[in-house]
Amino acid sequence: MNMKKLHMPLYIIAALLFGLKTYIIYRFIFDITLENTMQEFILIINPFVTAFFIFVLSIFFNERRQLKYIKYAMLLGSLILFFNIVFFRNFSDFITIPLLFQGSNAADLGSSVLGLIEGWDIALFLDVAIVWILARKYGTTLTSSFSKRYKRLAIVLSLLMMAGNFTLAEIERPQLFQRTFDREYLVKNIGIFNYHIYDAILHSKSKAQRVFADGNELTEISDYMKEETTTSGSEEMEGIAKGKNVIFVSLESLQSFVINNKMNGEEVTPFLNDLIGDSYYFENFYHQTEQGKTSDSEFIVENSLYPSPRGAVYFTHSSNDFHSLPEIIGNNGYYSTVFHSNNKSFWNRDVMYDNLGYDHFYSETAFEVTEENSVGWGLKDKPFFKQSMKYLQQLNQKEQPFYAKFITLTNHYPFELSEEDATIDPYDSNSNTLNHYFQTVRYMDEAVEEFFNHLKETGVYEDSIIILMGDHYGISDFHKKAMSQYLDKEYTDFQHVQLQRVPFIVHIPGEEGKTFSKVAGQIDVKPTILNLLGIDDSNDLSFGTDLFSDDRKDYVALRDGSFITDDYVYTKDQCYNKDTGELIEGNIESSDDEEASACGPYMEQVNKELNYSDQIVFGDLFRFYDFGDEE
Ligand code: GP9
Ligand code: MN
Repeated sequence: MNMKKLHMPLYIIAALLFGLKTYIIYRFIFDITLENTMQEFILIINPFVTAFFIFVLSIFFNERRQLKYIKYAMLLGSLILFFNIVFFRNFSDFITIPLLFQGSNAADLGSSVLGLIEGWDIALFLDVAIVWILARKYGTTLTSSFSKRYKRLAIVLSLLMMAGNFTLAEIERPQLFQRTFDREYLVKNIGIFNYHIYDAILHSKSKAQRVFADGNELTEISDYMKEETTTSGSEEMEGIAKGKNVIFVSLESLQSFVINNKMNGEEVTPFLNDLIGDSYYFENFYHQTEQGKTSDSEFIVENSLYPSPRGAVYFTHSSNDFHSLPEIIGNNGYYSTVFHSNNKSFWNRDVMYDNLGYDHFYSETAFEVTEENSVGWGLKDKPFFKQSMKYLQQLNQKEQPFYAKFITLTNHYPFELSEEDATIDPYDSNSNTLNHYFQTVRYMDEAVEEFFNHLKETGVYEDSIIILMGDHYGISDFHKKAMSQYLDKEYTDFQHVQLQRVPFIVHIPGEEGKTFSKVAGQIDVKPTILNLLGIDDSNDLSFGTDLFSDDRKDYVALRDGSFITDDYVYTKDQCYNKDTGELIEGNIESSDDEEASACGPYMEQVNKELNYSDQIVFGDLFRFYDFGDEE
């Protein structure tokens, strides 16, 4: 019976054909962008590694079943690819499980699905046809009852190849899984099938936490929030920007240490320094982001909730009920938009923005992006602002009052800049990152200056308030040595916390400026904006307080549990004197030790607060709460 065995078993033929097809689809249909040879290499090996894994499983079945398994695995795999292609044609994005369950998206696709299928799509099933025909013609001569040793070797080989692929992916994109970057990155690095598995795991994890919540938790939490956060806000500032447009500029990786500071004897941010002179400036304002980086900073500002300790809320809980800033101001007549020249699915923004209630997102496709006007991550900040103006003017004519968030990009690691854009020399230290950081910061400073000029020329300026905020750190503690050289200070844990300060500037045309030293954080931005716009937020649930109010929380919690009060900095189980930076020796938790225990009570409160926030996000608790302003 086993006389005429073919040299190559069907599962290998299937794996080769399917791997090749997947590769062609990645390259030419998904048009995955490849930035370096490592990415190219990963993209070539991944389809074959995955296909081998899928089809090698067949050897565990008997000969007849092997044929069946291979045939149907081939068909199912091809259908998954095909559905993603159809989806991609409409949304230039990959299918996610929550998306499949999102009524509106599915309906959108449903109506146009026929229009998205092309005649030659049939070619996508060529390999399926070949395998089915071979199976029919040659039957079990293409299979074999493999020995135990063979099976063991084959599966170990397959797992090793998979591990190799994942290791390369992790090297290419550190923390790929924790940070749940862009879906394109995931597909690029681990392939579409592993991506779907990963997506399913994320999905079921967040579902489970949600399932166990029943809303009772919320009573205690909302009591806490109402008591701890001032709901009245500063009376002096209340409604000062009522009816005005709000232009919010998220400044990529901008830390406060460059503000009003020099490098090689030159001001790093001359424009921002001037601007601060006639703006409200918070010099002790901290970012509170974690792995979700920019998206975390957006999340905090929009919701006045803490980001997730792992991963990005923008990915993991993008279908939660929120009571977001765009939604609240939307109920008060504001039209809200985001301007950011990157792939719209980066950080899952397209999905999350929709859920948060933004009216429009001007993503990469709204801009003219060419090789000349791009660097590093994409469109340079200067052309970004310039090209945004036509849209902003349209908003100014048709949608007043509006809220427009601009997210800059050039000052992003690895801080690349074209030679002609560098107007200051690099710094000289052992860190190339820090050396170039100053140059891209200066470029961003100039871009913002140009933006202000555009705003003034077009008359948008007068009717608007402009808020600028650094999204998160740019220089990690990996560059300790260079940083301490620049700051001329020892880089301690205390310094590290102090370096988490980012600029926060509120510019109200016609108003004089003032610099505030009280501790503040991104969590406070939402109540601050609402108070400036004169929008009553007494029904809101937030962890922040209006920054202009005197009666406010006297500490800022960072996402890792560190915190800063007016007098102390707590981090890594140590309490420091904020003015001197000196470590306070003694037992923090013992009440006998007065000085040392200064951080103790805050420690408890910060943990409680972060924990409450996680309960809200993981349990999707706001779905049980009536904010009283639903439309
Ligand atoms: C990407 C940009 C940068 O769109 O917001 O993201 P980051 O790496 O800073 O989170
Ligand atoms: Mn960022």
